[in-house]
Amino acid sequence: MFFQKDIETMPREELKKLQLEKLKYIAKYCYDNVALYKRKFDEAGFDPSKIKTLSDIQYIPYTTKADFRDNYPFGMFAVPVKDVVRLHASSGTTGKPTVVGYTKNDIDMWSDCMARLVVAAGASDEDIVQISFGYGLFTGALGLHYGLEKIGATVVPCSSGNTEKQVMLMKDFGTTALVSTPSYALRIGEVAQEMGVSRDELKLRLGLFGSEGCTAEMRKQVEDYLGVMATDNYGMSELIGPGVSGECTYRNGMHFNEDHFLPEIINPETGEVLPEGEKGELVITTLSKEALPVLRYRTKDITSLTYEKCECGRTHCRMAKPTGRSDDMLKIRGVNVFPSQIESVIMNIPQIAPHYQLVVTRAGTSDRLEVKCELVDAAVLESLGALSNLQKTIHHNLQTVLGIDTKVTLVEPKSLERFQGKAKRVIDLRNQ
Ligand code: DLL
Repeated sequence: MFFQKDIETMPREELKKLQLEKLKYIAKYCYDNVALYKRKFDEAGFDPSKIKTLSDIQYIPYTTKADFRDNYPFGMFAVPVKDVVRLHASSGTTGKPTVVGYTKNDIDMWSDCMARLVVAAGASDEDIVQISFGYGLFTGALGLHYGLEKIGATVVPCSSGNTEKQVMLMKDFGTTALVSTPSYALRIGEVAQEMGVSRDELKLRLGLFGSEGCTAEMRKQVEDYLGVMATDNYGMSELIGPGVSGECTYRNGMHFNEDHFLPEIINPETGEVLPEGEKGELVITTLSKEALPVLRYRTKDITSLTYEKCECGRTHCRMAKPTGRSDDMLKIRGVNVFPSQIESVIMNIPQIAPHYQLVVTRAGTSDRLEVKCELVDAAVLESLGALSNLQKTIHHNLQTVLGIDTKVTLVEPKSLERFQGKAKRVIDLRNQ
């Protein structure tokens, strides 16, 4: 049930001591080896040798995505490129990608982190695991791949796309676990149905999902389609990729690998560190990485942390599912709206399929949010009364939760775009 029991169940006092030692080391290591950190520390008047307690972390300046952009491609590395054995990159929406590098030790540490999380989620050497993240510069596929191989699972590196073949292999190989985004898992389930492959013909039992947000309601849909228990894991390229935190089988928050990643929650507007349990922006410091150590990285993900011991016995803190990224938040006529709130509302309506799109436009000075929902059954389209009632119900439920008026458009079954990686559900046309 554990991959590294001594560390995963370490008493918190001991864990904190370990974190403090590592924090002192990594802060000095960054100062000595990365010009950006030397400059930031000097400007802030921060001396890494003055760190005495874990809370002294608050004096370390934040690192942001802009720092990666400004130091493209290798300027954030703390080792010569010669010592880097792997590069990955995350595609930015604009301009150059964010480049990340790993030493041999980093890859080992990453594999351990991933192995811990997949074991916590219930995977074992008995599993045949299909990895349906895209292989390549994206960290997701190879991150999970190494962790799963480490625990002795049988890895099928399918990559994403060619969904019919994915279903065929899943059936023929008796795949027991699937690694993908929740939205691609849904697509695989849908294609299986279209191919006449029922979930009972598959041996799937476990979903190791991650890389994008997924509400409880959406997760239930994925589970029903595929007949799996869905677990969630979180990470980001700048910090390592997947392997930062993940759910155990109790699914009560995602356990951090806290000996390697030190989390804080801050007020995204003021930068103030918030007390335990409060919701805010997640900030993470890598405690062990060699090639690309990152201090106090502002993830922009909104979540909260709990430090209570989990029923599974793990002592490392857990993060709630992120409700969204601070930069995904839509401001509609002055009201803050997270796409996850909309997802929760529409997934509770049985006539609506788990596919939707949000289109934001501006008419004059007023913003308009259109929620396009896909029908499960085209028969509704034949009755104007049924269609109008359904639309009114969704409109009303959205108004109650969001407090704003929306335009609800019902569209034909299977007409909205499907995704092989992260779903892109928001189309914001306001600044065009
Ligand atoms: O998505 C790393 C990853 C791969 C995590 C596979 C888990 C599984 P990036 O492409 O850099 O890295 O995207 C990072 O994705 O800041 C979150 O906004 C979002 N994200 C990642 N995992 C989750 C999750 C990978 N479980 C960004 N729930 C992060 C919600 C997630 N959002």
